[in-house]
Amino acid sequence: MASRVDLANAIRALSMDAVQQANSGHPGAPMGMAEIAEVVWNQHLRHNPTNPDWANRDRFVLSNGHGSMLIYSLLHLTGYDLPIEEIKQFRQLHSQAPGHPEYGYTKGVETTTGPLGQGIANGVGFALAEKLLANQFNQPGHEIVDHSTYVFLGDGCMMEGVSHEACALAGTWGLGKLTAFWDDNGISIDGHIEGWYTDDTAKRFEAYGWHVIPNVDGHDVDAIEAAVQAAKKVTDKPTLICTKTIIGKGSPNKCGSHDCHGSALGLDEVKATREAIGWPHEPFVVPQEIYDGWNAKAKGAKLEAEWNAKFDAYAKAFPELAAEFKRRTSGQLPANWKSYTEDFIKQVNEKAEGIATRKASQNAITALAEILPEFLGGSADLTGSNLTGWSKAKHVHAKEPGNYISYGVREFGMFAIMNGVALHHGFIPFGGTFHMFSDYAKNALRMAALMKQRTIAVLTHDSIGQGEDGPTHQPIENTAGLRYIPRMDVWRPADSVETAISWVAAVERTDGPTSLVLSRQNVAGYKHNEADFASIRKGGYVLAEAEGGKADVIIIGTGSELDLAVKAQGELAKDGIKARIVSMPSTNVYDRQDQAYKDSVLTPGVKRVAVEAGVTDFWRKYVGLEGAVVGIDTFGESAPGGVLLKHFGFTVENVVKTVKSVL
Ligand SMILES: Cc1ncc(C[n+]2csc(CCOP(=O)(O)OP(=O)(O)O)c2C)c(N)n1
Ligand SMILES: [Mg+2]
Repeated sequence: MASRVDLANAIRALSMDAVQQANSGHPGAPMGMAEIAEVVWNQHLRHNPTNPDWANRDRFVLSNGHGSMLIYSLLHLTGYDLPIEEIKQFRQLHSQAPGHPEYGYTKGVETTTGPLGQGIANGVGFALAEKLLANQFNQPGHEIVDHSTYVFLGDGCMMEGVSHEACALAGTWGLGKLTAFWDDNGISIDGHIEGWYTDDTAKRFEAYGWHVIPNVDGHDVDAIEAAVQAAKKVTDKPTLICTKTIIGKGSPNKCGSHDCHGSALGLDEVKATREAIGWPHEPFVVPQEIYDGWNAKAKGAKLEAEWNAKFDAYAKAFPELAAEFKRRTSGQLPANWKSYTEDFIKQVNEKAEGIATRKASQNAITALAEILPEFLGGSADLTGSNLTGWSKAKHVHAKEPGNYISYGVREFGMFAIMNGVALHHGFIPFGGTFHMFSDYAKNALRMAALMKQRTIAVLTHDSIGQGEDGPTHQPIENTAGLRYIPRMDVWRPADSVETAISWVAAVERTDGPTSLVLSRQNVAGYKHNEADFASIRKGGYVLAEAEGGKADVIIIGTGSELDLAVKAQGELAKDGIKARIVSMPSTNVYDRQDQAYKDSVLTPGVKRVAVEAGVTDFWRKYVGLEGAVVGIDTFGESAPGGVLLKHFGFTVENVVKTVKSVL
C-alpha cells in the first residue's frame, strides 16, 4: 500500500513535471500544499469523480488558482476524467489543464480561479447557497442538502480586499460548513512578505466571527487532520485553518523561496527533487499502488448511491419538493414561466407608466419573484435606491435564512459571492448598486461572463441624470465598458415595457450574466404594439418608422434619452426630414441578430445619429464616421439631473441640430 508520504509526493512530482514540460506555471503552491490536499481529498471531501455534477457533493475551491497543477493532480489521481495526456499538455492550447483552473474546461473544477481573492469569495457563495437551499428543501429526517465547502487560499488572496468583504459576510452569516486553509508560506512574487503583509491574519478572522485554528504545521498530516476534525465540530462559524507551509517543499535548493512560485524548477532541480523526496519514477509515471491509494471512484459512487437512496425516500415523502429541487438545481424555469411573463409584459404595456426604469425594474422583480423561489436578491447597501427589494422578500440572517441579502457596502464581494451562488446551482442571484460602482466589482462581472453564469446586476442611477451627487456618482464610460465584456448582456431599457422584457431575458439566459442599467429619474412610458415585444427581445428595433417608410436619417436612442429621439422626430418632420426612431436597449443582443434583421433596423446607407448619456466613441460602430453622436465625453457636474442633461446637450433642439449637421 502506498504511504501517505508517497501520496503527497505524487502531487509534487506531477506538478513539477507538468510545469517543467510547459516551461511555465507555478510549482511552489502545489508542492507546499501537497499534504493538506492529501488530507482534505482523501479523508474528507465527499465527491464522486465519475459524476462531477452530483448535487450534494462537497465543493472545493483553489482560490490560489496559480497553483492549478494542485487541482489537476488531485482530479487526475482521484479518478476524474482528466487523463495523464491532458496533464502532459498543461497550459497548451485546448488542453483540459489550462494555465489556471477554468470552469467548464476541466470536469471537477467548480469555479475559475486565478484573479486572487475571488475564489474565497466564490467559496462563501457556495457555502451560502448550501445553507439557504438546505433551509428551503430539507425536512425533518430528510437532509438532502448537506455538504461542505473547502477553500485553499494563499497570501495573495488574503491581501486582496475582496477577501475581506466576502469573509466578513461569511462570519456574519455563520457559514459553519465553510472551511478555508490559508497557505501561510511567507512568500509572494516579490519575495518574503514581511515588507508588505504583516496583518495578524488569525486575529483578523477572529474579528470577523470565524473559528480560527492557528499555527498548524501544513506538512504534518496528523496536525492537519486534527484541525479539520476541530473545524467540523464548529457548526455555527466558518473555520480558517492557518497552515504553515514551505513553498516548493521537496525542492532542495528552491523551497522556501519565491524562485519556485511561478517558474519551472529547471531540469537539474527537478532531478534533485526526485532524489530528495524519494520519487524514482519517470515524469508523468505514477505507480499503480499510488493511483490505488488515491482513487476515489468506488468511495464516491457509494456516497452518491447512499444519497440517491436518501433522495428517493425524500421524493416519496415530499414528491412536489423533490421535483422542485430537481427543477431548481438543473436551472429550469417554472412550467408557467412563459405564459406568466407574457401576461406580465402585457399588463405593463397596458399601464405604460412613465416611471423611472429602476422602479419598473422593481415592479418586474416583484412580479417575477411570485413564481421564482430561486430568486436570491440583494444590494450593496442601496436597497432603497436600487429598488431591488420586494414586499414579500425575506432578509437573510445567520439564524434566519431568506431570499434577500443586504450585502453591506461591498460591491466586489457581492458580485463574487453571487458567482459562487450561481455556480452552486439552485438560485438565480441578482444584486444592485449604483452603476458608477460597478467598476468596483468589474472583475467579478467579467468572471461571471467568463464562466457563463446567470447572474443579474441591477445598476441604477445610470447617467448624469442622477443629478446632485455629482461626477463621482455619474457613470460616463461605464455602460460602454460593460458592453465590451464578451458574453455580458447589457440592457439599458427606455421604459417600463423594455425593462420588463430585459428582466425576462436576463432570467431566461443560460449562458451568461446580464447587467441592467437603469435610470434614477422618470422616463417616458410608451404604449407598444404587442408585435414589438419580440423585437424588443432582439435588442434593437424600430420604435417609430419614418413617415412613408423611407427614412432620411435613423436616430438611435437608449434608456432615458430615447424620448429625445422620439420628440426630435416630430420636430424634424416640420422641416420635411423623415427620421426613423430606433430603440436599442441592448447592443449586445442586437449584435447577435442575423444580418437581414439588423439591416431592417439600421438600413445600410442611411445616415445615423445616436443619443445616449455616455461616451460617444462606443456609438461610432453604429453611426459610422459620417454619422454623429449626442453623448458625453467629460465628467459630469453636481446639479439637479434635469439641469445637467440640458447643460450637457441632451435636449430635443440639440438632437435636431445634430441630425441636420449630418444630412
Ligand atoms: C488579482 C490578482 N493580482 C495579481 C495576480 C498575479 N499573481 C499571481 S500569484 C501572485 C502572488 C500570490 O502570492 P501567494 O498567494 O502567496 O502565492 P504563493 O507564491 O505563496 O504560491 C500574484 C501577485 C493575480 N493572479 N491576481
Ligand atoms: Mg504565499
